[in-house]
Amino acid sequence: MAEMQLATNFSDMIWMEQSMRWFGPNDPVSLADIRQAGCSSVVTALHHIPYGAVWPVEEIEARLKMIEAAGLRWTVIESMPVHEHIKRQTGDWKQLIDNYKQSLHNVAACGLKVVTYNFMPILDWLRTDHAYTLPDGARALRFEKLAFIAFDLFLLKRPGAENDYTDAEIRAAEKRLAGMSDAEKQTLFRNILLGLPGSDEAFTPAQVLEALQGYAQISPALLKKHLFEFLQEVVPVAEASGLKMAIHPDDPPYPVLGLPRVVSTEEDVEQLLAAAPSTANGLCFCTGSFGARADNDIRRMFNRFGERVHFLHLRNTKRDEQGNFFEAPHLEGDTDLPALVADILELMQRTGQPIPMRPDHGHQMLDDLHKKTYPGYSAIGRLRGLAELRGLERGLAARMLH
Ligand code: CS2
Ligand code: MN
Repeated sequence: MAEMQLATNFSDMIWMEQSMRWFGPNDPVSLADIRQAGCSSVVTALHHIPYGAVWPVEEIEARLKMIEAAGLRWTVIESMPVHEHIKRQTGDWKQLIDNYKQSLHNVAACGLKVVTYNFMPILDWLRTDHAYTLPDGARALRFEKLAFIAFDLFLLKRPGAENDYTDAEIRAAEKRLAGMSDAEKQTLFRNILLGLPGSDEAFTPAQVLEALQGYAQISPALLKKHLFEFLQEVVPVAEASGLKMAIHPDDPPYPVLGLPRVVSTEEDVEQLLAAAPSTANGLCFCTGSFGARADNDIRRMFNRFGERVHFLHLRNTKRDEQGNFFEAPHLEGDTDLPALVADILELMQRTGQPIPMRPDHGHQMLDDLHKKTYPGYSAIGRLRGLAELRGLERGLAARMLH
């Protein structure tokens, strides 16, 4: 704590580095918009490079130039995707790991610092509702358990799905389905299978069933083993080139569609950090993902693993008894973000290291209600979240200083 007393005014404080995600030149939210939101940097990726291919230096440099020309910096990659073959250890997975290492070399050579990735099989985040209307008229992302079960059993018709639910759940899901119009069924289908943030492509049912089949023999323990082997390969490369790896947790943080999950709990994190014990092996601490589970104590997790947190996704969720959750305003919901930001601020004063942060998703609100943007990534709702978090951090710092 001695170092903490060194800061006697705002300019000596170490702050979270404020950032927003940018999906590249096709993103309806521009670099100028992000700068006006008060960000000093963007978080982005080369979304046009196919999964598994090496990220060429020229492409990274061109993207860097574009960002710097807008007065912003780029140090955090989100995401450098891990190919399904690596997760399953099938096909040319060894070559794909070599490609990943080459991409790490290349991004490090261009001066990038943090690489976000995830180890979720097939789908990235998953919600049933992309336009859940809040009492104030803004729209949020939501996961509704019964709608999800109805999708799994009766729309996707996943073989064996009935074994994952209780009789009461199955009956309730039948009722839920009976109350849906055809249009609602279609929307539900599209929402769940959207697949990847920043992409407009959804999977077809046949593709999904086939992809799920690829995980039929992969238990959570085996997927963990594959993750740890991947880490043991790439972390030394990251470490040698001055990069930090930041794994994003599972979202939602429990099994879905019978798929194995490996980064959902405190215990998962403990094991994964121990599997490659280097600071280069760290976390993208997503409070919205971890926070969707009532048994995750977010502050405890941060206070335990904080020195391995290389990137922060700050957002909130509100759960209910039925297993549903929606994305609440950033400072409301089940996670005590004010208390967590105080912990973050303290840790940063202690280590002297700013941690990059982004507000993760935001509500669709105001003018954005009439625009088409990536679900969760409209500008104004994220600006609201960011501004609240920034004010919170400043207010907490003032309390620390005086
Ligand atoms: C993001 C994730 O939109 C989101 O919810 O937090 O998609 C995240 O970018 C990836 O899982 C990281 O690989
Ligand atoms: Mn996140």
